[in-house]
Amino acid sequence: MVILVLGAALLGYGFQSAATSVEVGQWEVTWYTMRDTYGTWGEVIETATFPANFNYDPLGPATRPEPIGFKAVMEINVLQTTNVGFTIGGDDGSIALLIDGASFNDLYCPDPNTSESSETTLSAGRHLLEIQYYQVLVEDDPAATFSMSVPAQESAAEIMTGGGALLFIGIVVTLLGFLLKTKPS
Ligand SMILES: [Ca+2]
Repeated sequence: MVILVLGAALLGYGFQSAATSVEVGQWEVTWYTMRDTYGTWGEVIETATFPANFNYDPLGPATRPEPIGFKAVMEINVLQTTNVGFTIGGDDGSIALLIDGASFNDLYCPDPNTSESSETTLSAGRHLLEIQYYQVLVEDDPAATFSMSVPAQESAAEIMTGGGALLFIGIVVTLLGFLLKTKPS
């Protein structure tokens, strides 16, 4: 019975923690030609969308002779103030992440492909993420990656799994208890 209660309690805690999540949309992307390899923005090529987490190697319009770049924006909704981890990376380029208009992480990644992760606390409510990438080296493999994670959400999922297992053990033990009790002596 103790195991059953413990299992249920853990399961409940897991569900409660899962509310600490972040709603994401998709990136609204604008591709540019670059006037040079120092970040001077040129003409708009086209617009596109990226999924919330993306990893493109090589980048789509990389077959063009001139260097390319893109600017992307995505709004996220933080349901409850929480820590969020952001990873940016790339190759042949420079990639920057801005949060609510302020520079958060800036990675110069000429060669080889590299990435960098950092974590920050985001308050509940809507936040605007922006990514700017441009080529600093014109080779055949410009690449860009972005991913975000909510550590509290991940540990909640682990607790939920553990809670579920305990709940199952609790049910089995309780049933065994009932069976033994009703067994004629
Ligand atoms: Ca390269």
